[in-house]
Formats: sequence, structure tokens, C-alpha cells
Amino acid sequence: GTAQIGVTGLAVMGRNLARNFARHGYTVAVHNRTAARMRSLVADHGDEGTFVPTETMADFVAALERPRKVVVMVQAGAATDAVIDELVPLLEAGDIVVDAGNAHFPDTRRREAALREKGLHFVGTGVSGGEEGALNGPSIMPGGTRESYESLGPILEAISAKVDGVPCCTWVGPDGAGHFVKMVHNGIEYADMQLIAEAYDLLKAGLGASAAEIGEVFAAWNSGDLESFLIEITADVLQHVDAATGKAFVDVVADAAEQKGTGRWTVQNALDLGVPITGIAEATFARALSGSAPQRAAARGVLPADVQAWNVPDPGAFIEDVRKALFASKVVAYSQGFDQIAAASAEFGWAIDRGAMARIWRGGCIIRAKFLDRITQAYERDAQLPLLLADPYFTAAVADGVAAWRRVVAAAAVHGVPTPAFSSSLAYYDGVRAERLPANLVQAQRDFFGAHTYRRTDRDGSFHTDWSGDRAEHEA
Ligand code: NBP
Repeated sequence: GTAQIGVTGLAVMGRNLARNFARHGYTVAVHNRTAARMRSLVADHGDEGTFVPTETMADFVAALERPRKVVVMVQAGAATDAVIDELVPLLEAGDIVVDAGNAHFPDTRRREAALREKGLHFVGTGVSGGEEGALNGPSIMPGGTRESYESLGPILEAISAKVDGVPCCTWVGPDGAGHFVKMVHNGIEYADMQLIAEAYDLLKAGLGASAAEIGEVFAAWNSGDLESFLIEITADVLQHVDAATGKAFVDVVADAAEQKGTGRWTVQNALDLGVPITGIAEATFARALSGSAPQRAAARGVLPADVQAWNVPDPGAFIEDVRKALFASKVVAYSQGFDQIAAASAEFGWAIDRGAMARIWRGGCIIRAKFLDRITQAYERDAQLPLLLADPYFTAAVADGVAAWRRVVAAAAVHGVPTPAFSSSLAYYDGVRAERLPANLVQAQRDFFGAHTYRRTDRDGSFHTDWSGDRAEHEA
């Protein structure tokens, strides 16, 4: 075969990825279970580059030059397994199967191990940026063997987003590392979105501002530390007027947030690894609360608020406080997400370069932001940085806003505005910096009722106190 790359699965995402490859001068073999999709791609966009149309999987595989590079872009889950099962008998040692769908990383680990047994490379790849990104340059997070990246990497880098000429694609690490990092990316996206939503709610409650006025605040914020795609689109969305009613668009959108599940995966994994990603967890639960219709109906108008009217005396100062609280909370959410990447990297032996992850998220994905450069620089200063918040740049940036952060969280509590992500991020900040946490008491309680033992501050070893007897302490 002569095709340098193949794409099977030509729904929205696969179709756009195939066009992206073709537009970059690659000869692309294209295939889809239902051949009509493949034919329509070639009919509509055949002039954008060189496509090799194929109707059967055997023809598709035969169209590829060796080692074959097959991008699978079908529905995550059973469909991906079905396509892999069909492909594998047709492939030869050294060929590379790239799963560019939204697989859960344990599935990727399973598939990688199975294909490795057969001498094939399996590359679970995070692809961010939706339809638009797939066509014009996504952020790409490939896992799998380093060897596979030698031939595959240049092709993926060519079609990825570029920031300052640098591709938003790099080898992430072995087996499931790529899909894992994509998962955490999505979790951080949840936190970022929730923090922005809380800032909007605070400005609405504190200032009685209209959506359009709040949109102007976000537009102004987009020229500072917060500059990012999400802040930019928030300004745009808030200023949009609903055609049917003439009202602010956001005021006619139902307040029940949905999710496809990557936030949930991120939180489930954080619980497994014991990493406190409170920002992402609160954001995920905030969506769940918004969708808890029976509970909200039972509570609305029944549970007393017992708050006084909120008259912010100095709107300009309040807006600046909210901005600083948003930035500090955002730093916490990212710091926690990068901790989770570090923990998984240690657990699975992936050796993920966290600075490189921040670099490939600068373009082509939903959390793209100027701020990510600062994260890359922090890990360049210290690749083993134990806590992003403790990097000198972030310590100083947050220090500048701590007083504002406390004022905002306190005011939110006093005036009954729910800020789960702002508040839990501040609690995390105070927790992680604490000289001493009340976990001493928890350990004492655990020893009392369950003989779980405790360690002491003054000497090494494990101890148990005979609580039900003479209360003497024994080395355990
Ligand atoms: P879908 O997720 O809607 O999947 C449709 C494709 O899967 C079609 O090509 C369909 O073939 C194929 N397919 C199915 Br369903 N079952 C199959 C089977 N048993 N054997 C072979 N093919 C099968 O497509 P999409 O929305 O383009 O998304 C593709 C992947 O990208 C998914 O994993 C999705 O989660 C991910 N995604 C990512 C982003 C992002 O921003 N990164 C956005 C959207 C989607 P048919 O035409 O014959 O039915």
C-alpha cells in the first residue's frame, strides 16, 4: 500500500481527522463500517488531498504502507473492541493501532497489553478540541511505546495545534498514559468551568449585574492572568441575546448541567490513588446537584436562607476580589490535577513529564490558556516539584490574592451563595499549608475504636493504647 496513515470510523471526529491528515499532505486510507460515510467524505472533500477510499477492512489494511498506522475513531467501548478484533488478524508485527476515541484508560491498558502480545503497537491517544480541533489542529496526547512514536509522532505533530510554532502533541508515556492525561485534562476542564460559573454567580448576586454586564467583566479579565479560551467564550456567551425572547441567552437556559462521564472517571481514579482533587470533585458534584431535580424541588422555598440583602459597597473592589479568588482557585485545581498525574505516573511507571503536558494543552483544547506556560516553566525549574502551588511563581501569584479569596468565600457563605469550588479550593490551600492538621485526633479515634494504631511526634514506631483497659501505651 501507499497510504501513510489510515482512519477507520468516519463520523464527525474521524472525518475531520482524516481531512486534517490529507490537508497536511499525507495520503490517507479511509474506511467506515457503513461505506456510505466513507464515500460521502471522499465526494465532499476529496479535493483537499489524497484519499484512498476502501470499502472493506482487508482493503483498508492493504492500502497502508508498512509499518501500518491505523487510526481508530469509533465510539468508545464495545465498538472500539469490535474494530480492533477485526483489524488485528490483518496486521503484521510492528504495525501501529491508534485509538483516538475517548477510551477509559484501564481499557487502553488492557488493549495495549493484548496487542503487545501479538507484536503490535497500541497507542491510546487523547484528542482534545472537538470537531473543530480535529479538523484544524487538536491537542494530541499519545501513549503507547516510545518506539511507535518515532514513526507516528511526526505525523501527529504535523496535524496538531501549534503555539509559538511548537506542536501541541508529544509522547505522553507507555500504555494508558495518553488516555489518562486526556481524562485529567477533562477533569480540569470541569473545575475551570465550575469556577467560572461561581464567579458569574457571585457577580450576579453581589452586584445585581445583568448577564451582559458580567460578560463585560469577563471580557476585561481575558486580557490578564486569566486569559484563556474558557474566559473568552464565557464573555461571548454572557453577552448573547436569545432570539426568541429577547432576553439574555443564559437567563433562558435551564440550570441542570449534564456530563458524559470523564469528570466522574477522574474523580473515581483520584479516590483510588488517594489524591485530593477537591476542585474537580466539587465541580463534578456541582453538576450532579444541579441535576438533582427532586431534591432541589423539595428544598426550594423550604430550607431557610436566613441571609441579609447583599449591598457591595465598592463594586470595582469586589470584582477585583472575585477575579483574584478565581485565579487562586484555578491554580489549586491545576495543582491538584498535576498531583493526580504524578501519582498515576508513579503507580503505573509512566514517567510523565508534567511540564510537557501543560505545553501541549496550550492550543487545540478547551483549557488552552496563557497560564499554562507558567506551569511548564515551574516544572522546568523543578521536574520533581511536589506541589505546583509551592512553585515560587504560583506561591507569589496566590499570595497576592489570599486576602481577597478569603473575603469572597466568607461573603458567599454569609449571603448564601453556593461556591463549592471556590470554598473547597481555599480549604485545600489552608489544609495543605497547615503546620498541623486535626488528623491527630482522627488517628486517636481510630486507635480507640478499632485498634488501628498511631504514630507519635516524639519517637518512631507504631503504637496502640489499651483504651478499654489500663490505657497503657504499647509498641504495636
Ligand atoms: P461516534 O462516537 O458517534 O461513533 C460513530 C462511529 O463509530 C461511526 O463511524 C460508526 O460506524 C462507528 N461504529 C460504531 Br457506533 N459501532 C461500530 C462497530 N461495532 N464497528 C465498527 N464501527 C462502529 O463518533 P464521533 O462523535 O466522531 O466520535 C468518535 C470518537 O471520538 C469517540 O470515541 C468519541 O468519544 C470521541 N470524541 C471526542 C471528542 C473530542 O473532543 N475529543 C468529541 C467527540 C467525540 P457507522 O457509521 O457504520 O455506524
